[in-house]
Amino acid sequence: MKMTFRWYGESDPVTLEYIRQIPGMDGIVSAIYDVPVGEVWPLEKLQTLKARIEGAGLKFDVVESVPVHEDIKLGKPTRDRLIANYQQNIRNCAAIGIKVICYNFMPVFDWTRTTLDKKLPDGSSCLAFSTKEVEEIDISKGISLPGWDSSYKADELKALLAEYSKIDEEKLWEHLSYFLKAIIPVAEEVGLKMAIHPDDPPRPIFGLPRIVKNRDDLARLLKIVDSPSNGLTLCSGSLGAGPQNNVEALIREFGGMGRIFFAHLRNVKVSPNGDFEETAHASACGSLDMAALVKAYHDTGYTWYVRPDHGRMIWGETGKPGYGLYDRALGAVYLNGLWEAVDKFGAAAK
Ligand code: DNO
Repeated sequence: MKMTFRWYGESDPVTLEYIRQIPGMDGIVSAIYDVPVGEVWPLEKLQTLKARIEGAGLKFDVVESVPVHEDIKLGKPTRDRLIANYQQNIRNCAAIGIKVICYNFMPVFDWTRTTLDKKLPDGSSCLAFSTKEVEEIDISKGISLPGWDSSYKADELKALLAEYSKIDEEKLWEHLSYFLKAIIPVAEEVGLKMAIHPDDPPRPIFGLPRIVKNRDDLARLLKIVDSPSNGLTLCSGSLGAGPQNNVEALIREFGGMGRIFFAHLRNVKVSPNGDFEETAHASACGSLDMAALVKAYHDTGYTWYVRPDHGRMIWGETGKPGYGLYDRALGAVYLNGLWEAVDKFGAAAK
């Protein structure tokens, strides 16, 4: 397992120099943020980013994300040009040595939360999701959350939602298949892994279809193009927010097949009504047994990338919700500690 940390580029209040000081930190996960979704990322921009990251003593092997344009998800005639651009992005990433590209196929919204600073009893704050609050949101008035790769104005959102009203889950699967059949052969050719991120939360939201939310969806997706380049970002917090999902079993099944290339490891405290909050990484803080998850990765011989995921805001830090330095750094150190313990003593305990 290789430990990485997400960095949003020069505008990120968390600097590369600080990230470098986290014990056991190996690499950076980042993206090009100033090219519109659907366009080609110029090679020079990627080269500059790589040089900056390597100059700080870190590796740049994973891109999160190359966003998928809505026209591709909607299956519009413009998709062929956009897919050709996506193929070029895969080639450009491979040209600078990127090994894994993380992406998602969630219509309109990426991860969705109702609160970005829920106060916890210890004085820290975290991201949280309330089913009731989501039901009460009138999205025709517009909604935007920091952290997404894209956000929309009210009228754009209205138009998009109208288009999606004609798309059910099976249609969305058709569009995902079309996309995968076009991009996976390119990834294979350049020796790069595509790793889809599951839907977060793993259920339909605002009436929009969501198709990457459980074991059967993941299995179906991998079969569409049965290639070693068609893989998963296994996000414990996203999948773990769904009571239908046994995250450890998912790691064992899909990791065992060698199809997980990126692990997002974070804990989540889930309530029976579907509400959840993003706790500190440690098992004691949430609903997931993080030691069991790390052991599952270890047992499957996992050699790919991992990152701590959203952290709380602690010690007075302000910044991008979910993406501060301190709590994610604690998460990374904790995960490395679990890995070391399993690595040294895990086999005897089997
Ligand atoms: C949340 C992230 C997601 C992820 C995308 C991948 O913080 O894990 O936003 O980057 O879904 O495309």
